[in-house]
Amino acid sequence: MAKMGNKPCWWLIHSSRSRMSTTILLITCLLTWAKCQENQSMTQEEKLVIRDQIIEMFDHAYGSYMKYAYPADELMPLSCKGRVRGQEPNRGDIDDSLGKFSLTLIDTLDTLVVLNKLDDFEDAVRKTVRDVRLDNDVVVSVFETNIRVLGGLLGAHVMADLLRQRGERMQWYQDELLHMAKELGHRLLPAFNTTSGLPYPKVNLRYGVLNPLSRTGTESDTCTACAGTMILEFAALSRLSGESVFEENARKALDVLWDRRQRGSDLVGTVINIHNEEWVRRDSGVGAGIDSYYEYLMKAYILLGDNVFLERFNIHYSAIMKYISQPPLLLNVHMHNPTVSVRSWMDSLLAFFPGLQVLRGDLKPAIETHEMLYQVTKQHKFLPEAFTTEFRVHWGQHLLRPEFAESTYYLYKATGDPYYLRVGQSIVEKLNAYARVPCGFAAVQDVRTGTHEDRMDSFFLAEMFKYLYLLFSEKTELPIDIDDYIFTTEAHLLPVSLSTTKPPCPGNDTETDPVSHEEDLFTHSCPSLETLFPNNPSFAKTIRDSYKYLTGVGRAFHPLPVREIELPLHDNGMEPVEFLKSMGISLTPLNEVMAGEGRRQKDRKGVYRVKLVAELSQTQEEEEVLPHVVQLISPPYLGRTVLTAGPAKFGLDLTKQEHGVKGSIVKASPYTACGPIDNAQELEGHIALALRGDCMFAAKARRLQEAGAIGVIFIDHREGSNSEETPLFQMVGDGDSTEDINLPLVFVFSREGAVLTAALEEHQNVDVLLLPKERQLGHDKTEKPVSMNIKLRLAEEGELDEGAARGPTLEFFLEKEQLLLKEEEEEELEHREQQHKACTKADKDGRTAPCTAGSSPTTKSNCGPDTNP
Ligand code: DMJ
Repeated sequence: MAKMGNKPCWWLIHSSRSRMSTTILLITCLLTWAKCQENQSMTQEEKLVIRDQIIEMFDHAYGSYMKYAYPADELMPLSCKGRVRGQEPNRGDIDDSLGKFSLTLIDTLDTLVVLNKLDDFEDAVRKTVRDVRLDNDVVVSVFETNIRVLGGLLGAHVMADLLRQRGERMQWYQDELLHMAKELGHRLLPAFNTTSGLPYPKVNLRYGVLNPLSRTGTESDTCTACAGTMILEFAALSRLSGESVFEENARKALDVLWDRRQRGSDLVGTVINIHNEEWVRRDSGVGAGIDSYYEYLMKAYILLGDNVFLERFNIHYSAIMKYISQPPLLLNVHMHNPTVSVRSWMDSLLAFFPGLQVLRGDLKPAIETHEMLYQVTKQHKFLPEAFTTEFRVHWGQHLLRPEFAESTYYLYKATGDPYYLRVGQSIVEKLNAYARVPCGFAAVQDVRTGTHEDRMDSFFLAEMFKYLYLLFSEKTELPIDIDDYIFTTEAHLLPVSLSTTKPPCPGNDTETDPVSHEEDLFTHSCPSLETLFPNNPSFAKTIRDSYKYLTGVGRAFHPLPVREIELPLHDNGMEPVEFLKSMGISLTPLNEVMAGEGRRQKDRKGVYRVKLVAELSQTQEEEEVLPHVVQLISPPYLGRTVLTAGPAKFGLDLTKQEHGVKGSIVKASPYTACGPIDNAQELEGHIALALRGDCMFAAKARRLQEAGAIGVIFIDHREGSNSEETPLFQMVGDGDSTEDINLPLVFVFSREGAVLTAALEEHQNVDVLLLPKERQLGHDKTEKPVSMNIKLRLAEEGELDEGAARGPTLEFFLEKEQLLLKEEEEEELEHREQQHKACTKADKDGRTAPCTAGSSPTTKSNCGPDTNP
């Protein structure tokens, strides 16, 4: 039995008098028990059990990859097979990590050593040397190939070398992995062949960039992190191989980014033009697009001991703490106008930042932000790819990203607070409960529905298992001294001795550019061991405590004193109760409240005394998205095929167009609309179909608008996605002003998109109408005016349980007139039956069915889109 102080929980239950207080205390007690658990230290045995669990999970994930997928790049854990590029439907830029080089194997190599699986490591190294080719005719992302493959080869080489030197194993090893790393480095180098020195985002492993056979080199932009996350791997490669060219190129790219920082704010943007060095996206944060640029400045200093990196980092860090960090939040601001935040959501990649702050020795904000992230995981099980500043889901996907585990590990190292072990334990449990599938672990398509996606990215094995295993291991239990290494952004291990044992190659020092600067706390400081590892568990707790109910989850129910709530006085002077009554709502205040104090209130207009019964919301409402549709109106569809679509937060507002926007559809070329549009003539005056991915919605829209399109339908690139299973979302701009975009824009999932592309293939002309769903043609079942007879009464004391608490709010009970409810249900049932008959018939006849493909995000459509033409 868990204890509260010295007293067990049951003591509280038995000493309470009324039923209500018993309930409240029980809930409080349970929550406190959970809290006690969170703060309780963890015994060695318990840690060992969790560590074994992590090993078992790793075996399941890695074993599945080796069994079902190897030598493919990635495992498809739902199909139990490998993902081979070109053999699976193209997912856009995500696929640029796949170079037909057994990505997951290479990314996992040094994890095998950390987890003390030395036989498996030796075997995996043999396989890598024997099977992996790095000269495939494939266009890959320079950034991803660097951090996953080059980093993976270098980390594994360092480990292999160490084991060989110990003389116990790997005696056959002759630096093969280092030779492979060097080969790969040379294959990436053509990307740096730009006048600026900023690398191209993609390279063809066999043909480079500007070669006519390379199929790449037309890109003009790259992300800041993409250009600024090379130095660790490239410097390590230079120092291990003696070839300075790699480190020189990585330094040059960093110099450009530094030089192009906004001098007023000391911030950088998210996307930069690699030819003219102009910023393409000026929003600035610490998450997607920028994250590891900052990480690499700090870590380059630690690895290479070169002050220039620390100075740059410190100046950026001051700016981040001034404008971006609003503990516990990390916001995105405009780099030129940093007091203005540019969006109301955060992305999950920023979860690495508390870990970096630990390295920086700035524990307080690290603890605050980490606690905020933990609260979000409690509410949504995992960190959604993006969540609002009110902690609602903005983009519900979860790719098994490791950043939260990474920060948890760093915070545990820094504080020694067992709370972080409990956080780690919750990560382990959630992965097993919600992501584990028979052939591995599957990404979550949407944390709200828990549906899975057929992908297990290689970083899950490279990073997640390392950080989790290290969290639960004693230093002495590890096969290497972990403090001798620095983790790359992909958690590959590079020895910190590199700068002393392998000095910089000649000409490799970046000149310290004399920056005259307002000095502050961070300008000249080094990470300090004292602040870094205070090893005082209660230090973190006092900081955390103010954030523990941030999202409302886990708060105990405390009845609150009577409060006054202002209800609006209507223009027509009606009393609030009458005003509500005119809407069919009758309000009955608690008798006791009225009896005791009602008389005093009589003369006070506009103030109605009621009891506020709960304060905090248990589950946040999702952001409301107004469903739109794409309605096919030309023959043979004649309005009968209606595809559910999501709107955009920018472009023409379709809710303001009485009749929607009509036009015939034409596929954009290139289909992603990320390069120059080469079928402008065909598109002129038509609605473009464009595939999601590779670049921002706003960039695509701009190009298509310039090409003369009158609207755009974006089609999801994720295979099989559909509006029945995935909640709709609103497309957002690119952080900069999107006022120049005046086209109507809608988004359809891939199954609905397939209906459009199939229609286009079959018929020369397909006219569609874009409009809000409620205005679709022939939709005569106009929303019934609300004719429910709602009775409201206020909750009795103790009637609400803790789980129902929401707030700040009034809690009413709705009592719907039974008769009306029944009528509605019957009508719905009849409607479904009719649709079902029509669909079944259409299936048999193979004819067009008068059905709606995914017509509602919540109700299942009666016919899938594949039955439509
Ligand atoms: C990893 O590949 C790296 O950590 C990268 O820097 C960004 N995040 C992914 C995993 O989420």
